[in-house]
Amino acid sequence: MTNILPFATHLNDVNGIIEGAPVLIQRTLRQMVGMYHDETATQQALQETDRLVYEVYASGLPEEDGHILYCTTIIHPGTVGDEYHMTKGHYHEKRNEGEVYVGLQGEGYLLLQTEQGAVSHVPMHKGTIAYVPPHWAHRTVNVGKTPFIFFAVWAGDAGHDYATIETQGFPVLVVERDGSPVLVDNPRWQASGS
Ligand code: S6P
Ligand code: ZN
Repeated sequence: MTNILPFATHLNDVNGIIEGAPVLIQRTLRQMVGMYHDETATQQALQETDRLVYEVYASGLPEEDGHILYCTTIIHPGTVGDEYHMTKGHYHEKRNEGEVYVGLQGEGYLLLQTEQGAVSHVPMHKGTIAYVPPHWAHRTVNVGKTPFIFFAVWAGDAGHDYATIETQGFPVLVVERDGSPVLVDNPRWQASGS
């Protein structure tokens, strides 16, 4: 295991950025083509310009057993068609690794599913401590008008399996109806093996 000396970083509680965090992931709509259910709306939005959907300020710690990883995620407000901005979502490669999310700002939903077909969602706002149990895929969604920001902590060797979600999606979508978030069945969703 890589030897790391004790250190501290600082969370900027205005913008959610971990100052001094060496890793920044920025995901734009172009990088998420095919993940929003309304392909026409996705292509129309991209014809005008690409947009930043979310960014991650990660610890940069080694992805190894024994280390604890952490980051903040900032999902910018907006919709693609009627579907709210969201993360790609993933299972942990090591399915038996869970995670903890702490809401810092804004309004969000945490969507979860298992490979056995269970589905769940947790509304999140400042102060929410949400638990992602082992074996549950997780995606976060900004259902508000301001950035939705949360802090996450998980095991260094958990790994990320994005491919399963890219292929299957989630069984439910979070869409805007009369200005409010509503969960609807995903018409394109198929459970693995079906
Ligand atoms: C990592 C944790 C989060 C997400 C981040 C972006 O296990 O769940 O830090 O990585 O919210 O989401 P995604 O699905 O693009 O990794
Ligand atoms: Zn995760």
